[in-house]
Amino acid sequence: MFLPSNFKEKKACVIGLGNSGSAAARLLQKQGFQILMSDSRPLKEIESLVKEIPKGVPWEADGPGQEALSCGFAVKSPGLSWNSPVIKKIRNAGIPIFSEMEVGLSFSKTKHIIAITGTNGKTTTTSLAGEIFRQGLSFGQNVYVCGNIGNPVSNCILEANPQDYLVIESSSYQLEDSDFFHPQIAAILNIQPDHIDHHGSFENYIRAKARIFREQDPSDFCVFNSSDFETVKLARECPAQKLFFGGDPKSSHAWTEAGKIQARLNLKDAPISFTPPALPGRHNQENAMAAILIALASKIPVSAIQKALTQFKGVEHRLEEAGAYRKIRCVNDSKATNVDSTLVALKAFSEVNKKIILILGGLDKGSPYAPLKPLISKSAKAVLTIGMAAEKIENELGGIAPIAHCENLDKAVQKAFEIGEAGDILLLSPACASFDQFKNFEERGKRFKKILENYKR
Ligand code: UMA
Repeated sequence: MFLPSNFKEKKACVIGLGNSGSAAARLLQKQGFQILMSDSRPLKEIESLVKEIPKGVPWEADGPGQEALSCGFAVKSPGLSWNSPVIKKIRNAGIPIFSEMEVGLSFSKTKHIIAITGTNGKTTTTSLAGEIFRQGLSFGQNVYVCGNIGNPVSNCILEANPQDYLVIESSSYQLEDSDFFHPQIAAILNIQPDHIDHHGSFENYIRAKARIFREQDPSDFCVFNSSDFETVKLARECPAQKLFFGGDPKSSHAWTEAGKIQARLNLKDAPISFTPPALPGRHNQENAMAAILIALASKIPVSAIQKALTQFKGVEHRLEEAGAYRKIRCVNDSKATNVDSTLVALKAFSEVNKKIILILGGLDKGSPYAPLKPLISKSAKAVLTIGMAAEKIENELGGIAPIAHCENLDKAVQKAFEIGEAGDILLLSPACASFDQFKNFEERGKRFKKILENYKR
């Protein structure tokens, strides 16, 4: 466990100059630690990150060098896998390694920690839970929405007071590094194969997810999806009070009925009826059920929960409506960086027959694309491939729908408007990471919207 007092006299090596690294360095600097930031990439590749380095903190490219290897402890950015050469070098030097999230939480004044994980829906559920807490907390209480959502825990930890809440989107990368993470309320939304390249196997990925409840006790709550096989299997190991959503009303704490969500904290209680947010797809109802159970377990008033559900408009890059061009509806789902996430998007439009023009591709993450076949053959008019994964996708999906090799987003959008007709849906839901052509999925989604703007002009 990272106990600040045990490490105060030791120099910190913060590995990774990205979002997490800069936030951890800023936090440790404020606490009076000596720091060196180290990135293994060459200078020309990390120039854009240098401006985020806190003033006065020394740093190195092409790391780790001798100075880094003589530090007293290291703070790891989540994107680095335990098998990466950098981490192996640091471990071989006998340097203890802590995650950014755990280092951040070791300075936390609040114990009100909510953590949400899952292969898909994390960001939407975390944002919605954040909105519900914002509506429902008492005067003088604040909620900080952080973690994988793009705001490292270390960024807000010093501001959060004992009465405040942290709602943390927790990725498998952050969880695999966290030995003592103890949320009062946790949620696992679903588990499908993802990030096999990082974790080495599906089993390792599942074990990382299980860390969200490993330190919980019977005074805590953990929310599970009853319709997700791996999630239900994991629930058997969970020491906290278990809340299930999405199953049979008799054994569920939340379920859908005639367009409403029914929810209760105790199976013996009469359910409370909520109107879900106006967002497409079954998966959004599941996200809402999870957020409602988290809120009920935190004793947020029912009226505040309903108000936030009604006002919630979804998150950017997740099935985001991006306008229309020549009556072709455009949807930005750039956040779909895995096959399961793209399946969720296709299911959200499952009533549509052969009208989806689907942009797939980017950086392959090691999972097969075959699970997409049934929905593509039912709903897609064409598949347009981009990026490094294009050939693999074309080989695996060949024959189920017309496929056009487009290389990049500009060409894919151009092709879509050549073949599209009024009533079609142009869906960017790539099933791949973005790093082959973009900084991240946000940049990919913004680029998509920018290209569309040029057509609409
Ligand atoms: N680096 C090295 N050596 C390596 C690999 C990387 O030095 O071998 C350096 C890079 O040069 C770069 C830094 O490490 O400077 C990047 O670190 P990082 O990949 O951890 O990225 P951050 O900017 O710190 O962003 C991370 C999360 N990224 C990942 O987990 C890959 C962000 O999630 C998160 O928002 C942010 O912390 C704040 O908590 C993004 C993500 O893609 C959205 N997450 C995955 C997902 O959602 O599927 C898990």
